Amino acid sequence: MPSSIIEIIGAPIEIGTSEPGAVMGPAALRTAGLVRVLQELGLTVRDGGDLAPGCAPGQRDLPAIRAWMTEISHAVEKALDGASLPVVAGGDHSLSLGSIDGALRHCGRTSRPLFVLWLDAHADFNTLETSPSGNVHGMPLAALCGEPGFDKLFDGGPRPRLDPRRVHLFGLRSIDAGERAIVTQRQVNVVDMRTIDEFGVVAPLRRILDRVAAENGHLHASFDVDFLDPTIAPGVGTTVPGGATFREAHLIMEMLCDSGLVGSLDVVELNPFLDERGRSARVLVELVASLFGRRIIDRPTNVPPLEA
Ligand code: HAR
Ligand code: MN
Ligand code: MN
Ligand code: MN
Repeated sequence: MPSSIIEIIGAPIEIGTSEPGAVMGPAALRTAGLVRVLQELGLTVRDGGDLAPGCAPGQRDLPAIRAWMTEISHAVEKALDGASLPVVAGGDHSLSLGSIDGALRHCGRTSRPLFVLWLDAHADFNTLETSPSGNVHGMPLAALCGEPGFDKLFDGGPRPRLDPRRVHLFGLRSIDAGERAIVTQRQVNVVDMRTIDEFGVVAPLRRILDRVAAENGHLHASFDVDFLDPTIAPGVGTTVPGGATFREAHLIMEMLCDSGLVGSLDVVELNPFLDERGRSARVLVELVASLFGRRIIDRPTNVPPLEA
């Protein structure tokens, strides 16, 4: 990992979704042991608690979104500038507007390209025009990549733009017609579930990691709970059948860990109100542990050819 100091940033928001409950996500992740498992791995963890930009709870208008995104962006940028690795605990996926904005600002100053690994059933590439629901959690990538119509989501002033060709969607299995056209046109990289069915997760992920390493990039991983199959993680408002298995998800985390490339992380869309006795929160914490170095035994994972 680029940093052994992990900074937990709680972002209890549900501004971007029509399903209430994600506001409880950061608390459930802490209850499931987010801080403890990282400490057990020997990492230094700073939990500064939840951000609170001073809008009323449940406030869901444009000024509230702006206030949250500004606050999240600053917190992530500050953590990265201080050589920590920020873990933003959500909260719905609109929070990535803030976290990736912060990572972009940091990367701009350190002259490193930012790559995004978007582990999600959805593309989250809708614009205000193409969105069937109007929910902002289906739009963050479009806004970050500079699609038109999003100026009011941010405070004035120039904003860094995310290069859509450095975005890697992974696990995609639900996409709306309008965002599909944008994803194709902007040359966003896609590893959909069809690809995973055919090749597994290893080969496609290795290609992405090789690319990031070759360009000395900063990798921001954004983990949406609905990337996982709903049978292992039911605690999310927008379940889509046919998601990643427990083993696939763990392997991805272990490969990300081995790569040492992840510089910032979002854990989003956990909805404890819809969860079953904390199951999804616990799975997420296990996955985060694997990402930060928990392994079954200390040895290289590439086994030599088995003897006859
Ligand atoms: N594509 C749909 C929309 O834009 C659903 C988006 C759901 N998004 C999330 N995050 N849950 O991935 O309304
Ligand atoms: Mn850095
Ligand atoms: Mn999402
Ligand atoms: Mn999703």
